Amino acid sequence: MSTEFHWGTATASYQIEGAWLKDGKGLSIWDAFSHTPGKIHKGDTGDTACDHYHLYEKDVEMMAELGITSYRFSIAWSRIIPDGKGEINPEGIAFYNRLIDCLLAKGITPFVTLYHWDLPLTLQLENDGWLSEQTSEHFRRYAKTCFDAFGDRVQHWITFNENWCTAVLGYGTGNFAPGRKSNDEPYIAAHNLLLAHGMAVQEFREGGYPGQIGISNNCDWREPLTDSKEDRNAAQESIEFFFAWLTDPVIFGDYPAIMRERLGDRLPTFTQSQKALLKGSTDFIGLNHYTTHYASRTPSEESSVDAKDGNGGMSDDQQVSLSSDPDWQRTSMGWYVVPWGFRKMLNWIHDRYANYPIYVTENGCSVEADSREAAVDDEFRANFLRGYTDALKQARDVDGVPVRGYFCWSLMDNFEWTRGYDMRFGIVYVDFESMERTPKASYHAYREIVAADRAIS
Ligand code: PNW
Repeated sequence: MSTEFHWGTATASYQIEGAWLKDGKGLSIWDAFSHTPGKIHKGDTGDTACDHYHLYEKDVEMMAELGITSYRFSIAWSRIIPDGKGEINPEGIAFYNRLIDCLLAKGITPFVTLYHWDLPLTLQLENDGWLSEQTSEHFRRYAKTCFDAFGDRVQHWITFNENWCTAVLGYGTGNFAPGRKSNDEPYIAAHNLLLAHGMAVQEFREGGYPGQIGISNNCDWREPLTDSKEDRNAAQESIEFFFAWLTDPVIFGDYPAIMRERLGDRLPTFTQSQKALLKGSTDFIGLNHYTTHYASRTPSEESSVDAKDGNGGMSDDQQVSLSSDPDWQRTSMGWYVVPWGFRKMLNWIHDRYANYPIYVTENGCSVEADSREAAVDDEFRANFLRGYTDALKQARDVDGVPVRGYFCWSLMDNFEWTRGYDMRFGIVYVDFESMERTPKASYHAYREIVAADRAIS
């Protein structure tokens, strides 16, 4: 079994590529958002980011030296189709061809995400982005364009990264692009994102492309604060609002019953043919996992603070209060380090969606550092990775959960969305002036983790 295990690192186009106006690329909503005053810490943008667009060969070399088998990256839709719907840009295709060929030459398997939040700006301006099913239709064509261009070499596809973030942070709290604030729009956006997923998978399967296609959703673990029935229900429902909201439809063909019950008409409805399109429309479950909270029915003081981070705008709908244990360590994002929550999360997924292969498509942490010397000495992150990969191995080898891969977020420090460049998630340090890369202690620790597991497989 372990022979098939994928050990990798993950990144996303807007966070690392830079070259925002290069070679015919169109603008995306993150270009517009990051250039809007007040949206990003210190006014940082992804204009240059890690300049991976030009330095990709060096980055692939670092991955080869790390000994990983696989690399997850995303394609910028607006490089492939600059306005999202019209002409195809051959220079955009050429860039990803260079990257994919470079990976394959080093024996690294590409896992390609089609959408990691950088929607072509034209589709936002003309269609209100994911509030319109038109955008889903445009995504179908974009996906097919990618399958045609890269499908001879790419056999692991992820349609969407973290639709929860797009819907809740993009359309609920307004913290992320496109910056809309609403109680109802997150449900509409998520609906159209799910339909777009279904359409892309239909193209993939009917087109007879080789390989697997799936979706990556994020979810934190929710541990009942007490053993009371109320708290156990609160924890369960909270995970359904977080993860099952966006995963049940692609497996069972509809939203969780608790969401329909709680939200009524605020939750859009799938037609019979849409249900048929979505049901079974994933070959695997992608999980991005970062942290754990206690969940309770009874509001607590702390919950109001945590709910902002952990529950986004949907906390009122969930009727769940979140809290933490004072003994838990926190990353510089303020996220709690709780490896046992990861093991429980993997088991929860396995229990609900029996026997679907699971890829952990992101897990990692940010560590504060004010110099390169301090940053590369990241024993905190090395321990984080040891703890979380141990929890994964317990789930895989002891509990029998079919986990097939683990991708550390992230290969290198990069543009951490609204937090700009101050939040460093990389196992490689990036000097954003010189663009020099320096492996951190965690890079070496991760190499050992990967080598040890590959040796016993
Ligand atoms: C994920 N939250 O984002 C993304 O997929 C990455 O692009 C990102 O860099 C990484 O995790 C670290 O943040 C998230 O508020 C952003 O719960 C916000 C949340 C979760 C994940």
